[in-house]
Amino acid sequence: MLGLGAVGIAVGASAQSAVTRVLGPVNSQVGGLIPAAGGFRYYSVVDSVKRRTPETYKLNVTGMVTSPRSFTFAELQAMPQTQITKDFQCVTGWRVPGVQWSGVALPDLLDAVGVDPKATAVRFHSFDGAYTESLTMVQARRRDILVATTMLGAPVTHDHGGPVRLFAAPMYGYKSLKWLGGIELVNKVVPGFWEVRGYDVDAWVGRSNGRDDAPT
Ligand SMILES: Nc1nc2c(c(=O)[nH]1)N[C@H]1C(S)=C(S)[C@@H](COP(=O)(O)O)O[C@H]1N2
Ligand SMILES: [Mo]
Repeated sequence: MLGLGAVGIAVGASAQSAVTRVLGPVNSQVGGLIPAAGGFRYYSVVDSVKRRTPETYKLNVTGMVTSPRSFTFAELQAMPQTQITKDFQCVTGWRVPGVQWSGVALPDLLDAVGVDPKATAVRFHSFDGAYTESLTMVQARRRDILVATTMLGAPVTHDHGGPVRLFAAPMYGYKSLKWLGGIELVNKVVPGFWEVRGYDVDAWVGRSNGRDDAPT
């Protein structure tokens, strides 16, 4: 239970009970506290997530855009691909060095739909039905935020949030939403699943939460 203790230190006692309640049953089912191959833990806030394959997958881009549309997996793969290798850091303390990722840089996707100049934030929806995250438009315009189709040098597995997940390279792992199903352009940052439960909306590694070096 060391992991939950670390969360308690990071976000305070009141959030710890929420973390314990939400993660408790999941940990026993998917091994949330047990290091998987390569040092990752598999995290989910729901008991199970219905599988989507590259064939059935759709990414819906909606809200304050010129042309709302959905992207198939093949359409994402046909767009220019960006590769990033970076340490992956969970705010609870575990860190996986030098993880390889690839996919569509978020600004390329935003350009493909045309963003309403009044949109100031981007909200991400997981097809797990529970998890959401947000970035400011300035953050979403960074080229190190990926709509990722590969992770660890291979297609993103179901347990790691495939076929498509977010990878927010300069931020703690909780920004890297798994099972990405929707991107919504909005006019304010909506705190995400863990953020309404005590995590910092500002997730920069090394700048928020008062600890950790920036990832290399
Ligand atoms: N949909 C969804 N995305 C999520 C989470 C989650 O529980 N559900 N956990 C987050 C947290 S806290 C971390 S550290 C990473 C963990 O990624 P992994 O499960 O692939 O190791 O996913 C993030 N994205
Ligand atoms: Mo995390």
